Amino acid sequence: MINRVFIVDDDTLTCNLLNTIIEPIFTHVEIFKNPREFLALTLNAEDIILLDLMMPEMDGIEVIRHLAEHRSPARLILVSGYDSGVLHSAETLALSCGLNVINTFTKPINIDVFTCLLISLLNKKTQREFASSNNDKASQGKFDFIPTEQDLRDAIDNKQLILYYQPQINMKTECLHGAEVLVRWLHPEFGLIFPDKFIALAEQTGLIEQLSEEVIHLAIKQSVHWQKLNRATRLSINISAQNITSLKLPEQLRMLVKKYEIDPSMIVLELTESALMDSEVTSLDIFTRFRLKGFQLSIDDFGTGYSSLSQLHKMPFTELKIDQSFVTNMKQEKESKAIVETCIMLAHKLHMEVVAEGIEDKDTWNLLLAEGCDVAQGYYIARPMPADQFDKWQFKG
Ligand code: G
Ligand code: G
Ligand code: MN
Repeated sequence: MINRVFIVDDDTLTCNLLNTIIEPIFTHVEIFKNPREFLALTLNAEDIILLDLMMPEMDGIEVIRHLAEHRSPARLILVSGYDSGVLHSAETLALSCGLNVINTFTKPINIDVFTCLLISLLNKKTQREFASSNNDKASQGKFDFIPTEQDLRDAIDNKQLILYYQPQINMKTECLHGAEVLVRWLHPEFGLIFPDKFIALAEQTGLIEQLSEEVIHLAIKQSVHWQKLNRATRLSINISAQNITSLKLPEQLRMLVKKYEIDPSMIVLELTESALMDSEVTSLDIFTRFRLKGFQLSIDDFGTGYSSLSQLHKMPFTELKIDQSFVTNMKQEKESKAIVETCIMLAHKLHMEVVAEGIEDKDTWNLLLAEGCDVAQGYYIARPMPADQFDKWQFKG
C-alpha cells in the first residue's frame, strides 16, 4: 500500500514549505486548507496526517475528536504555532482517544528533524533507494542510516549496544568521582552510531524500556568488573521520561544490584528536567522508591527545562547537573556565569551535590572551583571512552 501524506493547515506558507520537504520523499501529498473536506476521506493505517491545531473554521482539536469518533488508524503528526504546552495537551488528548500520534512539532518546524522523521516512516528498501538517489552533498551522511523500529529491536537482541564512560572528577581532591554511562550502537555496517540517532526512536516506539534494561545490565556488569580491579566507580545512567511511567523499574534495579552484589548508592539515575513534567504523581512515587532502595538521583540538564522550585523541593534528588550550555559559555558571558553560580548555591542549600558538565578548558575549571562546584565533567577532563580505555585512564589536571 502506498503512503499518502495529508497536510491539513490553513496557512499557505506552511503548506508550501511542508510540501517542498515531503514531495521528494513521498510521492502522494495532498493539501487541505479546509478540514471538513479532509474529513470526508477514508483513511488507512499507512496514511500520514500533518495536522495544524489552529485553523479558523474548525480547530485541530475538533479534527482530533472527529478522527477518534471514526477510529482513524492513520498516523498523526501534530503541528502548532503555540507553545509546547498546548501541543503536549493536544497530544495527550489524541493519545487518550486511541489515535496513533507519532510526533509533534512547534512552528517554525525544525526541517532536519522533520525530514529524518519522514524518512524513518519509509520502509527500509525505499530508505536505501532514497539515500542513494540523494546526491546532494549537504544531505550525504545525514541520510546514510536512519534506523527503523525493527533495526533497533534487532540491535538490542543481537547485543550491538555498547557503553562508553565519561569520567567525573571531584574538584577538591582531583580524584575520580564516577562516570556517566553513554550508550552507543556498534552497527556491523554503519559503525559507531550515537544516541541522537536512536534514543528518540526508542522513546517513540516503547523500545526504550528494553534499551534501558540492556544499558543498566551492561553498566552493572562493568561495575562488578571495576570493583574486582579495586577501581570502584559510581556510575550515572541516563533515564528517559518513558522509563519512569513503569512502576517496575525500581524493583528491577533492586534485583539486579542484589544479584551482582553492588552497593546501590554507587548507581545514580539521571533524569532530565523535562522528564519531570509528565505525570508528576507517578514520578514522585517512583523516585521515592528509588531513593528508599538506596539509589542516587540526579537532575540532568538543569536550567533548560520547566521544573519549578517547589518540584525541586518535593523530589528526592541527591545531585544537580548544570546544563552544559551555561558551563560552556560562563567564561565569556556574564549571564551564564550568574546562572551557574545560582545553581551551585541553590543545590547546596537543598543539600544536593553539584556536577558541572561541558567543561572544555582549565579557565572554566578554575571558575567553577572558585564557586564551590563539587564535581566536574567535560572534554577538558576526558571524552567518553570504552571500558577498556577507562580501566587505564588517569586524570592529568
Ligand atoms: O555522548 P552523547 O552523544 O552520548 O549523548 C547524547 C545524549 O544521549 C545525552 O543527552 C544522553 O543523555 C543521551 N543518552 C546517552 N545514553 C543514554 C541512555 O542509555 N539512555 C537514555 N535515555 N539516554 C541516553
Ligand atoms: O544530556 P546529557 O547531559 O546526558 O549529555 C551528555 C552529552 O554531553 C554527551 O553527548 C557527551 O558526549 C557530551 N559532552 C560531555 N562533555 C562535553 C564537553 O565538554 N563539551 C561538549 N560539547 N559536549 C560534551
Ligand atoms: Mn546525562
